[in-house]
Amino acid sequence: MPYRLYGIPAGLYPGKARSYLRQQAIDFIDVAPGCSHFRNHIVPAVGRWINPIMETPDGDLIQDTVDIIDHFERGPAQHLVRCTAYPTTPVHLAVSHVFEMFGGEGLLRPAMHYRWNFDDENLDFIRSEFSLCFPSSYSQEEADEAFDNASSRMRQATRSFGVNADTAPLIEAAFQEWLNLFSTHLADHPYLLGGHATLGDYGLMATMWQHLFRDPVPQFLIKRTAPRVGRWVERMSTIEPYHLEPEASEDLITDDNVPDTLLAMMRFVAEEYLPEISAHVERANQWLANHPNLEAGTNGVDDPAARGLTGSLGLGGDALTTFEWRGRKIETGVMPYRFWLMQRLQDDLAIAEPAEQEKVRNVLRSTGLEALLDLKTSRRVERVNNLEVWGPTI
Ligand SMILES: N[C@@H](CCC(=O)N[C@@H](CS)C(=O)NCC(=O)O)C(=O)O
Repeated sequence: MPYRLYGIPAGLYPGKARSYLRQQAIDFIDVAPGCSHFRNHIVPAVGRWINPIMETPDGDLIQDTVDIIDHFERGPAQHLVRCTAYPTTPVHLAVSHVFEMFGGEGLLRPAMHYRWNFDDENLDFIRSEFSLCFPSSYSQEEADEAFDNASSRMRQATRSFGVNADTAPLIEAAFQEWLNLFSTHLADHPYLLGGHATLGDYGLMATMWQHLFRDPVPQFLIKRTAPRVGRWVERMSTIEPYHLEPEASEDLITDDNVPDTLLAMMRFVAEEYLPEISAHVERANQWLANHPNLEAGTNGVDDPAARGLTGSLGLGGDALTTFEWRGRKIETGVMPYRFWLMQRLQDDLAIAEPAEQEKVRNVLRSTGLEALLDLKTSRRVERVNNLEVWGPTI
């Protein structure tokens, strides 16, 4: 039996996992979560409706794009990896972690804005894509009702990522700046770090593929203003990419160097995302201080399957926190998963030689991102039974 990836084609995180599986030419099939096996067996086993979930040939279930990738990269299926996603040099590894985090979490504002704020152009497409979440036995009325429920939750989530009428023009301007920077980089390098995709490229595929390159409005924008970025998405989403040179090297940039064009993209990350993650860490630390007796291995909220700091899926209430973004105050939902991604960056750095650690610091310092190496919650985030929970008190 091949691997099975359960996730909707239009889903953000399923896209990251699918891109990885395709780039590695893993034998897998894509399965719609509307199928009965997903609803009756997989959701109860994983404990929440979430996608993607990968089922291994042995029947094990893996939720979370990082764990799916690590099943191959750092787990039992290493023999199936064609081109590793983890750079072996410390600077490249750190840079790749930064873009994994930024791609999946820091570009949610443009991804959700361009998906949910252009109904005239996008909605029929999205409705058709979402129908794959529902049982095929649904009548038209049932499918319409299910779509209305799903889309109203996603619109609520969109607001919790800081998207509103006031921020929309700035989100669009920032996204255009991002496209220009990325496009400039791609003029000389087929992937972020050279000749093949690494974690950072996969992280970027979360937002850049489905929402931003398949939905009609942003797809038109990318094709019109940054076609190279569109070609990168296409390269990342096929098994055999289009080669500019048949013998082109798949090696990463030599000597752990980071080109200026990538440094410029990192400066963008510092402006776009660092204030947000910093405010979220501060907010989580206040919350942890107010919950001193929280048992290790739990997340301290009524619904253990919820993903927001205070249990509201990060969609409202006191899970929202305020910070300064591009000269104005915005509010976004705090999700501990992001701290877990940041810990991965910090953990991989901690095992590097001191001189290498200094090199990483210098690169991140020069782009305004050094704080990412030191921002910590007072208790670590751990993943147990597919949920984010708090680790022991340190
Ligand atoms: N950290 C998870 C995130 C997965 C996730 O948030 N999936 C979302 C969007 S694609 C989902 O399934 N949402 C369904 C819902 O909330 O109903 C991963 O990387 O796999």
